[in-house]
Amino acid sequence: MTLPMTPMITAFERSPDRGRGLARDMRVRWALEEVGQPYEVRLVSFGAMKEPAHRALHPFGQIPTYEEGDLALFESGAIVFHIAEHHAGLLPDDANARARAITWMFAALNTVEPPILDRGMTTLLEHDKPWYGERLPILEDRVRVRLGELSSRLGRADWLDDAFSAGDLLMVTVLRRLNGSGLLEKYPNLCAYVARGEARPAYKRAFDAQLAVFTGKPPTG
Ligand code: GTB
Repeated sequence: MTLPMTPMITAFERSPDRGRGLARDMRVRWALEEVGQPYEVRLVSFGAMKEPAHRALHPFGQIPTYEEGDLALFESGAIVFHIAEHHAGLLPDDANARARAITWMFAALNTVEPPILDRGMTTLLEHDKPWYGERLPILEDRVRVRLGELSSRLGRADWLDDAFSAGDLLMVTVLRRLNGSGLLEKYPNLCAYVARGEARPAYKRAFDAQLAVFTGKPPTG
């Protein structure tokens, strides 16, 4: 099988978020835009994701995937790391600063995202269950603990460790999953941090591209 040299990623044919940029192709698109790497997108339906052809790329039958030359990857964090490793702009050159930026990538995906996901999955799938009223405040407290800790660490800084990095890119996409929950608003510095990420031209290009899939209209800028 010949794999494309221009990176090809997969995304939802019809995203349940209706183009709000919450699905995980958004972080891959954003990383590619930050480093100026053109890419192509193959849209997949929920059915096609579970077919053998897609599972050959992604064992769990999900998006996003990434194909480039003879390399095929899955897991958004691994894909963003690969992009950051092979292009300038997402990881510092200094070895220690680079290690710290990678630490923030793991922190975003491994420490901050899990409680946010637990809360999101519960509101989506358990809202009609008898335990929902008791469970939701517990899950929201867990999210608040992490947000409080992150807010304290960020303080008045623009980014988590000096210059913008792949760690910030992932953290911003993770925090965006709280949109509409009312939880982030209690931490003005985190709201400003997310807004700073969303204001980056590369973010906007990525957002517009994924929105265009939903609206069917090509991005304007
Ligand atoms: N750990 C993997 C990664 O980081 O790449 C997780 C990948 C994943 O969860 N993919 C989801 C998927 O393919 C899409 S992003 N789901 C289909 C399936 O499992 O069958 C998760 C997502 C979906 C929808 C919304 N939304 O509508 O707001 C937000 C996030």
